[in-house]
Amino acid sequence: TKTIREALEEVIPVKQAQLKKLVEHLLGGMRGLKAMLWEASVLDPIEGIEFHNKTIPQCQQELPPAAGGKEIIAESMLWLLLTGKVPTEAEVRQLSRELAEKGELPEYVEKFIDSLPPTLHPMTQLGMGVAALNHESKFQAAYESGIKKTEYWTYTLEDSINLLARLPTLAARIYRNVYNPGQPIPAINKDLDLVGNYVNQLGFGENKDLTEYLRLYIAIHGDHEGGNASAHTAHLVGSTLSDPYLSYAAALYALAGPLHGLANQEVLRWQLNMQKEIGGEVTHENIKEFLWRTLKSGQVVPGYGHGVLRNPDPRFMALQQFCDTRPDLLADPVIQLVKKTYEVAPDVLKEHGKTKNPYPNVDAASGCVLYHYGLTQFKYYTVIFGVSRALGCVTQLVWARALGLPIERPKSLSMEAIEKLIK
Ligand code: FCX
Repeated sequence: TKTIREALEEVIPVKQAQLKKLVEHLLGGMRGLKAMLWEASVLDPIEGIEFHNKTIPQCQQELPPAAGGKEIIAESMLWLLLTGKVPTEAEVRQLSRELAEKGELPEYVEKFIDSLPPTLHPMTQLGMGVAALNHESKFQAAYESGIKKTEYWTYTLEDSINLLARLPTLAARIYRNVYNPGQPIPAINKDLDLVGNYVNQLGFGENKDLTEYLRLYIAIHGDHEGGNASAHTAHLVGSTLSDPYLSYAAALYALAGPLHGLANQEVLRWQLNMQKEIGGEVTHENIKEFLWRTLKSGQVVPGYGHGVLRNPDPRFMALQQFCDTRPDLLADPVIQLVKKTYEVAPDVLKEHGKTKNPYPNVDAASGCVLYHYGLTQFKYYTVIFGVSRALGCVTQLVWARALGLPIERPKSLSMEAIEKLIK
């Protein structure tokens, strides 16, 4: 009698051989497959992301910043994503106030998060906290009471606003618990924007440059059309009429993968290793050698490549531009290393010849500025991405319910079925 392991050991080589034969007919990760409606943004392989047809520089020009600030804020971006319109300053201030008023965490969530071991990855904690917030779901309660389909979107919007309001408070509490246990968390300031409050609660409120950086960071990470793993996950789970909390908790666990959002944590670890190995004098030549060592050991170069983009990511460029206007950032060795890596990595990746896009994505740049300003715990970086990506995911959930989009259910095929199709 065979064990289940022995039975599998027999089947796997057969399937592997079958796959090899079929490989050119399989859809590698559904790349390029047009299968989803997503209104808020469209990703062009060359031009990069456009939010309702507006590029990042256009958004920087047109969207109202925080009082006394220059960068785009989360509220302006959310308004644009949801409505397709540029909000007035008064509309943005009103939205900031609404979010601030709804930002407190329920006590049971605070207790739950405080009970988690501080060694549990911050992204795991974030997803758990968001899922627990579904206890509060207005959509779920209304669904149970028997609402009409046409009313779904209003309850989805209410949950979405509550989720967006609480995400930074939750994320800041996780930061406090993991890295500064026992430290008090400042109360939410009702006159401040969402990210202003988030930075305050992280304990960096005095640093106006970091606040502005995170405003820009969170606005431009907000949406990247629908096919990326986190956005697609939120959409898929939401299509079952799971409420926004559960849908977004699922999305966070897609974001937590190293080929997706976790890459920003990986980039900094990798760049710091590079710095350590290279030592004092950083030249293009020794960066190239380090890149080749990474590639030859079978690892990916984190922060490079993309499923859709075929040019440097305009989000990367926007974050680089932020550095270019500040002498303290330009003088930072890690930021200089990121810049220098960008000067050589595309040619190395072209020569390596595997990746379809040898250029940097946003994750190549996002962590080094945080590191410079003292937010040095890079295991936390994807949580910041997670605070941001909710903007696009909840926008889609509201529109999916408003448009009555159906449950997602694509067709899968076995290898035999595919063989029959291509014969
Ligand atoms: N370094 C080394 N090899 C790379 C590479 C990189 N940065 N990017 C792609 N490749 C390899 C792939 O691993 C694949 O190899 P294989 O044929 O042996 O499987 C081959 O090149 C073709 O892949 P490609 O079609 O170009 O890329 P995919 O669409 O499959 O994957 C990601 C896209 C982003 C996952 C890929 O480029 C990657 O792994 N990059 C590094 C991780 C990263 O930065 N992720 C963040 C992406 C993004 F911005 C985000 O979601 O946050």
